[in-house]
Amino acid sequence: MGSPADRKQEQRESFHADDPAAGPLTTDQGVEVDHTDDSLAAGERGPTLMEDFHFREKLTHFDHERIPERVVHARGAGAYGYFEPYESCAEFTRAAFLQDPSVRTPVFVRFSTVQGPKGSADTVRDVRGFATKFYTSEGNYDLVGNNFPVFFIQDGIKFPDFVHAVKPEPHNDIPTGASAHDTLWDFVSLQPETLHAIMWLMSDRAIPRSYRMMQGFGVHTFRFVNAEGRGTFVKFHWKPKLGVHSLVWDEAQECQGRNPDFNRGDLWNAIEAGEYPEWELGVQLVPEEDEFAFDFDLLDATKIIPEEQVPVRPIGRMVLDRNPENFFAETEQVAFHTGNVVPGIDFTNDPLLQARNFSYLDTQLIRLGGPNFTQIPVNRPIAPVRTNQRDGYHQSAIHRGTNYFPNSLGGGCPAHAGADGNAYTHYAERVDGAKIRKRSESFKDHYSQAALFFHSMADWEREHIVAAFRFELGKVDAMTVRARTVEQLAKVDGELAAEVARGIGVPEPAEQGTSYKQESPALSLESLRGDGSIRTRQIAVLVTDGVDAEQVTAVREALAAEGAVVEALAPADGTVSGADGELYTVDRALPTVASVLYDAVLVPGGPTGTPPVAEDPDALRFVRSAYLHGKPVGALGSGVDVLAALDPEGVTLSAGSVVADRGVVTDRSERAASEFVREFVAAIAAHRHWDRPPVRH
Ligand code: HDD
Repeated sequence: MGSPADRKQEQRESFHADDPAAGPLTTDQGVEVDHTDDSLAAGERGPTLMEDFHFREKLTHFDHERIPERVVHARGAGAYGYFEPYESCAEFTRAAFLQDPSVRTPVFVRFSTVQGPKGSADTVRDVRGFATKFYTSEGNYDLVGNNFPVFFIQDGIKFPDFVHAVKPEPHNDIPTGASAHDTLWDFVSLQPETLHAIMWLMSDRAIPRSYRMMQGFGVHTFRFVNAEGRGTFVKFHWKPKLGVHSLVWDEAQECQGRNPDFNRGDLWNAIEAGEYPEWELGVQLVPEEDEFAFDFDLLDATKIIPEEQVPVRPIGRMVLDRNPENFFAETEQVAFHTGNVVPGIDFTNDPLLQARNFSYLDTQLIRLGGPNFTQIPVNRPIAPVRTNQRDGYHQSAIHRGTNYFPNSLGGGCPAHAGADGNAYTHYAERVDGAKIRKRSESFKDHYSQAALFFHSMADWEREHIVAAFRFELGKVDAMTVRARTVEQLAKVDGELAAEVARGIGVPEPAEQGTSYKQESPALSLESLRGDGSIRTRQIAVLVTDGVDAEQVTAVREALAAEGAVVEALAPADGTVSGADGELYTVDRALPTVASVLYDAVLVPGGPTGTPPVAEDPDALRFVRSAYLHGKPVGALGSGVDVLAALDPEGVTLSAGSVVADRGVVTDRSERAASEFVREFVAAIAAHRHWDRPPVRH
């Protein structure tokens, strides 16, 4: 038996279906089949016969191939990997997987969008799910989080209302994968507890560049419990090593058509290429005695603990290094549940969390067709399972012996866990109160942290938020809903409300916003740039006949050495002939791609006065679009003329040696110098250049 991380893999392998290459086609019963192209019929042109068991079995199975998609988070992509702690967390929790840095715990992570169905596009404006199943030695622990640290509602009893409002409208099932419609904003305008999460939804966090480049949050305040039984409040944070990066809204929309699988493919390709995504797990710890030390309630899932107040302490890292082998078997059938906890991790009385602890198990029963879904390979713990649960649909185990407790006939087995202290013990929190249906007074401030978020943004982030509100509310037909939402925004920030109002044809409200003026710089994407590397960034190099291939090769190699993925795009696939007459291989034909699928573009030159790509409309559109989306644009030699033709208002272009101005890096000198590469790499590492005129949101 290998390490725990291998153990999950060994377990998966034991479930592999027989190798199809090992023998001929058979029926489900193992009977060999020599002909699967024609059904059994009475005569050459006659009717199909009932007797054709192979036909019936094949069709019947096909007719039953689908299961209900998830009511939310239907669209997702997943991967396996491992988690390892940096050091023992024994001071705060007895959870076994957080004790020993030499022990890797296998994980399965599923990322998702929330609103759209299983077949919707990836780059919609939405929350992203970030659910992690840790297959620990003490049983499965699920951290079912999102890429926002706050949720839209405070009590799970509102979840059906919120989801009904955000989902496609009931009469026409529109819109798909979008929140820009009347029912969501009607709900938002009437339910101000949504406002903080709505600020996140209108920010660039809602259009991540990649699942590999987004944060994850456990959202709720959970509880760590150590071996002495001492509890500590804890909030979980996942921080991506590559930094947090987002798309531009205009780009995200185009991407939905150009490549609806943009995020899913990105995750898959990175893992296949051995570029394993990595996150650091951090915790914010609050001693129990400080429960009331904040100006919000720790049990309120619409609030963050600002990192400046309680720093995030890194405790471990997670690496995803293996793609699933079968999407349905693994990514579709994985069943997360907030109630899956291990000793040392416990709940709080957060009413959203309490509701979730009911809902997830309930939903798996319908979605996966009965109580035995824990036997599905992706859901199986690596810890031993000994229960008295029996029978039910899809039971695949042959249980032996007794199935009740206490028993004597089965030797009393399985016995209660005992003195060795590995059993889960619920934290002995004292609870005392009358039965009431009432929101706690401490949950009543819905505006301060929405304002905190808005005020913590960089100028460009605020501009994007305003543009997003204008876009979303601009698609709402009911003017009363638009106006009521703006009135709510006015309680967050008067200027925000006024700017939104000016774009959507409703009166500017008189109210001037909350008096809460604090900021949390940690919330801005400016502070989340990551390690500054350009690893896995997709760089397009536009080539055509006459290109200076030697120059392209030199830059390409230099960028690849930094870990970037460089592709040569040309009007047609195949090869182009370089200026020196040599053939240069093309990676993709321009008509099959678009600038929204790349992080940066390079326009090389040719030896003559005319830049080679200047004649190609697809290439010009490519460069213009990259420029307008604030992406790094590089040009060499006569390629600089292509940029000049774009008329980049106020941006300085090279007249000789290298010039780098707001992400536009140009060099008219004959050879690609290392200085050009250095500047271009720095421009790519900065991701986007918002100070460039004009950037389209
Ligand atoms: Fe949920 C799925 C995250 C509140 C009920 N939720 C689901 C998934 C994620 C989250 C990531 C997809 C898991 C997967 O990939 O299979 N949900 C959250 C977060 C919440 C949250 C971070 C707030 C902090 N959810 C929430 C509430 C309820 C639910 C309040 C109900 C009371 N969520 C569900 C569900 C889903 C689900 C209906 C749909 C499919 C599933 O569970 O397996 O039970």
